Amino acid sequence: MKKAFITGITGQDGAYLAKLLLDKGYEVHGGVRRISQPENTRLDILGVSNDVHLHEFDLTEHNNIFRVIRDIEMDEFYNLAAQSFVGSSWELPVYTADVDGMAVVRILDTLRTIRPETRFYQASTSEMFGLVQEVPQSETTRLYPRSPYGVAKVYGHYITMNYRESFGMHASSGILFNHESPLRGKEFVTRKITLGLAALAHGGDQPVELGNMDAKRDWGFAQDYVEGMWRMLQQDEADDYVLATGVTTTIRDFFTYAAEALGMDLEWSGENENETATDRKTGKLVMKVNKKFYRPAEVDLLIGDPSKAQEKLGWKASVDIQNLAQMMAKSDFDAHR
Ligand code: NAP
Ligand code: G4F
Repeated sequence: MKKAFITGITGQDGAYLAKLLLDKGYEVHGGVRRISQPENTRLDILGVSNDVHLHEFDLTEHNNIFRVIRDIEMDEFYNLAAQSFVGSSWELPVYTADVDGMAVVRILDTLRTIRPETRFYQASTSEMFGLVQEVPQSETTRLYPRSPYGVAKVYGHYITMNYRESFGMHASSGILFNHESPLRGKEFVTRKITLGLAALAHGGDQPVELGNMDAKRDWGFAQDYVEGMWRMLQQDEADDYVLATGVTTTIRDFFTYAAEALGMDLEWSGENENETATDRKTGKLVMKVNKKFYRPAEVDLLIGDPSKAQEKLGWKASVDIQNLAQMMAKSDFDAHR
């Protein structure tokens, strides 16, 4: 039986990956922060919280990382933990650099010292492309991060490549474009939209307040993406791969798809900070822009080229944006009930 360790097992991807690995017969271990996570909500929702082995873990503690690696003797190490909210990274730039950047070398250097045969996965991100230098973005596109989060992730990405090239470690980076699900954190725009619309559909009267409606993202379903992570670690050679759908959508269009899934018929009016959406059927205001949610620097267009992952890993996204919006909106509508 193979053993895997997942940092960030309580997060969206961590929970889906734990389920996938359990289904594949792995012994699954994961790191949890006692201070912030009294319950394992996502693991409970997926019905796996009793099947995983949880260990007190924080990416900022080098000796804690050392003991986990020494004691668990894992075959595969998935580093999914992060300060993952881009918006907060301007408020917490130093902390974000430590957790999303420096922690990666803490793990890699410990693995190199005591378990170099362990296969390592780093959660890199399309946010590293930032002010995009070509369209679509692939593994060879020049990086131009636009947030302290993106900058920290660039360090994690390059140090992973460097340990692979310097020490021959099986260390891979997945450059993942946005992936969402009913387990997505409530602060991210897709879930914020589907939670807000579900409350409105149940009779609520608070419009969803959003920032930049023109930003475009390449959104896929998280469950597909954790399968891609696992496939990367099953290759003979470690490498870097883009996982994406190849389709990009504005925040406005995602909002429209989610609203339609809940039976709304939107009328859009105004522009920029005066933009609003009203449901023609009820006359209710369902969206208004609030400048508070604008970012100091924006990533306007992300669209990934997943052809390498398709060719070498046999990986392909299986859920399109309309079905993703519908899945999330209906899940939040049912949960609200
Ligand atoms: P998420 O839901 O926000 O989960 C983040 C996880 O990291 C949580 O389990 C959190 O623990 C843990 N964590 C945060 N700080 C930590 C620390 N100091 N020590 C130990 N654990 C810590 O994120 P996600 O969406 O699953 O994303 C997984 C990874 O992929 C992240 O690295 C993210 O940056 C990256 N990524 C995500 C996407 C995406 O679209 N989802 C795209 C590209 C890359 P608590 O539960 O205690 O808070
Ligand atoms: O949902 P978001 O917060 O996701 P973002 O910034 O793309 O980051 C996510 O994807 C990255 C991969 O590219 C991951 F690395 C990262 O960990 C995270 O999972 O924002 C998406 C877009 C932005 O352009 C933002 O300005 O939505 C825009 N937006 C508009 N109004 C909003 C809002 N975002 C949020 N969170 N809240 C709003 O009210």
